[in-house]
Amino acid sequence: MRTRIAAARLTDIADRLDAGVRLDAEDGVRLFASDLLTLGWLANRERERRHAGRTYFNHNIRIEATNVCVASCLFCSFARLRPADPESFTLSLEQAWNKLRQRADQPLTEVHVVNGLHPDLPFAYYTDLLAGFKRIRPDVHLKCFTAVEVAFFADLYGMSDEQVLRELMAAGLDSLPGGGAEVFAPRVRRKICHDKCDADRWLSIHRTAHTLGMRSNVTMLYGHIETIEERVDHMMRTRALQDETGGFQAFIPLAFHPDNNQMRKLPAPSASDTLRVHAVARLMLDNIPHVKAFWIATGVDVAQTSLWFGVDDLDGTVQEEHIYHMAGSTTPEALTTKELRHLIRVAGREPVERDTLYNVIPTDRTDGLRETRIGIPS
Ligand code: V47
Repeated sequence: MRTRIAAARLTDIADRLDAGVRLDAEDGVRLFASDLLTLGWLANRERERRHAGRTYFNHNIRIEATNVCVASCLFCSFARLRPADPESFTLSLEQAWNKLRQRADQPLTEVHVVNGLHPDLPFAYYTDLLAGFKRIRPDVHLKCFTAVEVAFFADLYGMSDEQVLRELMAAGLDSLPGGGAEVFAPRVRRKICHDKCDADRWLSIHRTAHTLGMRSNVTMLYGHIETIEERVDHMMRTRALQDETGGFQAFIPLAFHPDNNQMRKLPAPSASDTLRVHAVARLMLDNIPHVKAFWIATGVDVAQTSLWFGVDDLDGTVQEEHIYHMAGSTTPEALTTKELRHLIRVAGREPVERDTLYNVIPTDRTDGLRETRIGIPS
């Protein structure tokens, strides 16, 4: 391998990784331009140092309570600007709670909620939503509302970001998902999502969440108009906040899907670009424990391959995902834990079911109901 690393002109980077010396932004840019298999080998070595062959997944459900959204993100195929739009929806609290009630027989460990920015709902809708989920399933972890939603609530209801987080936590919020980060660079945000919270506020909300004792994730939407330097900048800003707080659990690159949105003329990122982004993330983000391939975004085959390119987590069963399927994802809408375990095993890795905070769920609890097929007809 030394010969291949030398041929790829990565000896200095490999040596620094060996010595535990941090890579800098210039290294990140070089890695993006380097030989894919050598990059993958280096990323895999870092992955195996942390997790050996273990590959994490969870038993989760996605609930999107409304797609009404006042923001005009060019990449979004999910949002509808007006509540009167025939394709818009806003679930009543009972309808949202029923999605959890209907799964009483599933040993779910997480509910992941992502919504549009609805201009007319009262704040109590969100606190009641959380409190109701907790009443129905006190054991289930609530990973809800992106930092963009938190900023929107603060502005709409006249509260500070911290007050919003405290009230949501009091109602049952357990952690924040990583959505809404897109690409932190102001140039990109101005072009693709100019009317939602900026990078500094996104990061500040996660800083506050970590200070209040919550964990969170961080995403990066790639494969549209961003440059390599802007991808690396996104990773560096993430790493800097993680140095301060240690509160991020996973970095999640999200592959841009071009169907039915205002950037539909752009091609989707290639499989090799997807492998590259995940691998560079593993090498640059030395302080973030997990790199996740969201299989709905990467596709199942590429997600399996990514397990040899730095990735140690595949998200979960998901169920009822709309954001990617409305943007052209052709993956199933759900996978069972049995299917997840199988696809990890055939990729040569060891499946480990976890909860949102990466506590391992013992395998003896994974028999029976856990394996029931859900969401898609068999
Ligand atoms: O912020 C929207 C992205 C995100 C498109 O924290 C798109 O565990 C690609 O954040 N093409 C929401 N991406 C989903 C999300 C997420 C997913 C999985 C796990 C976690 C976690 C968080 O979806 C948005 C945006 O970046 N998105 N439209 C699109 N057309």
